[in-house]
Amino acid sequence: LFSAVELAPRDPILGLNDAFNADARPSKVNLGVGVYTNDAGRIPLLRAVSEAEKARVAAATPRGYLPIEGIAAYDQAVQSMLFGNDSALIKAHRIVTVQALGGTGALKIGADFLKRLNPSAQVAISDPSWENHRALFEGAGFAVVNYPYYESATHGVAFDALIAAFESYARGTIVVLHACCHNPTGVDLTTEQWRKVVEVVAARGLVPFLDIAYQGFGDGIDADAAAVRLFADAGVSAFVSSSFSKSFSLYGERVGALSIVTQSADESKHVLSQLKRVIRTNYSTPPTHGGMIVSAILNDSALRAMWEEELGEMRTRIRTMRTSLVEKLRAAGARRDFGFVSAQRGMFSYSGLSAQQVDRLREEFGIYAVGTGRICVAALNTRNIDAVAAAIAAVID
Ligand code: PLP
Ligand code: TYF
Repeated sequence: LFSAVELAPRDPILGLNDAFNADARPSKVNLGVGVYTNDAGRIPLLRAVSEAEKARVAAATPRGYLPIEGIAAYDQAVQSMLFGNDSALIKAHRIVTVQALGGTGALKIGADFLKRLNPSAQVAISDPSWENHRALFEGAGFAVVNYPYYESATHGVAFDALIAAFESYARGTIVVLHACCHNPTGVDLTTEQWRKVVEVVAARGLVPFLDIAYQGFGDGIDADAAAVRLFADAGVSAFVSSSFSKSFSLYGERVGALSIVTQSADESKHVLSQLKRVIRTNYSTPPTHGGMIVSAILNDSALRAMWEEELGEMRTRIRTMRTSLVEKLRAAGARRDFGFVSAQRGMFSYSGLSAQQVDRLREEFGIYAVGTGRICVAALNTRNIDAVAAAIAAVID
């Protein structure tokens, strides 16, 4: 049965973790995978999460099956976070939200549903994008192309080329957009550019699929949802996959959601019934723990305030690490100006390092980064940043 099974390629990012774990050097630094670690180098357990968990254990709640679409209070909290408390679309029942197994699970449910709706559509993802975008949509049976996005010469967005690509797509083409904190580049569109994208998407009849995995890591919870809300204001039918993996530091609990903007309350009912069918035939119902914890925090004013403060601390720490890295590279005599790193948003930076330079960082200094030059700025801390800056300065000479 298995004699002809080929070895599948490793995930280029998750595969780095194995190599990192096997490295015996005590000074090693993992800037590969997108995980936030605190100044002590550990994945934090947020205080708000810990409080909510204590309350949950004390209440000794039974663990029955959840509804297929997940916890109602969770789904509502997701909608408010994405679309705003006063969203007219929420009031008009034009948003359908289902709990999902992380942002990845949300993308998968959305992709499977889209495949039933429009099997011959093409999917366009940014060049570059999170590698799993291509794999997920190809896995769901779609042909996937890239639209121009990152321009290395300017460390910015090739915006005219992006718009030209969108204008060339057939109606119904699914365009996957990073709503904030672009992975892997850290380079986002400006509000003006988003307005233009919304206009072109609406005019050309494209299907926007917004992926928001880092809400709160860029400029704040509401500011980071600006793109989602611009699409909502335009009344375009849209998909939004969201994740609490990073913002609640609950990576392994798999807490995310898929939200779909429809044209009417009636459409919403039909769409929800189809999403439930997709979920039922994948994993039946979502898990309880992560959803219960996030829902408890988002729906309690004291816990919510505590969480927002902790999220703010994570955001501020990342930004401090960005400016600190720029300064330390300058002080280390780096021949390039890395000022662009402070303007980037979220966990990542496309550092401009070549694959060979990334190899040297790993081999000579025990510093792990993705071969594309992506570094996870959220893994820098006051203990490792001097060594990282010195090593980068050394390999670019
Ligand atoms: N989308 C993007 C752009 C991501 O970077 C990630 C990162 O993990 C995800 C989706 C998936 O999130 P999750 O870990 O919640 O599945
Ligand atoms: O890009 C990252 O590092 C995170 C984590 O298949 C991740 O989004 C990476 C690869 C993958 C799943 C999650």
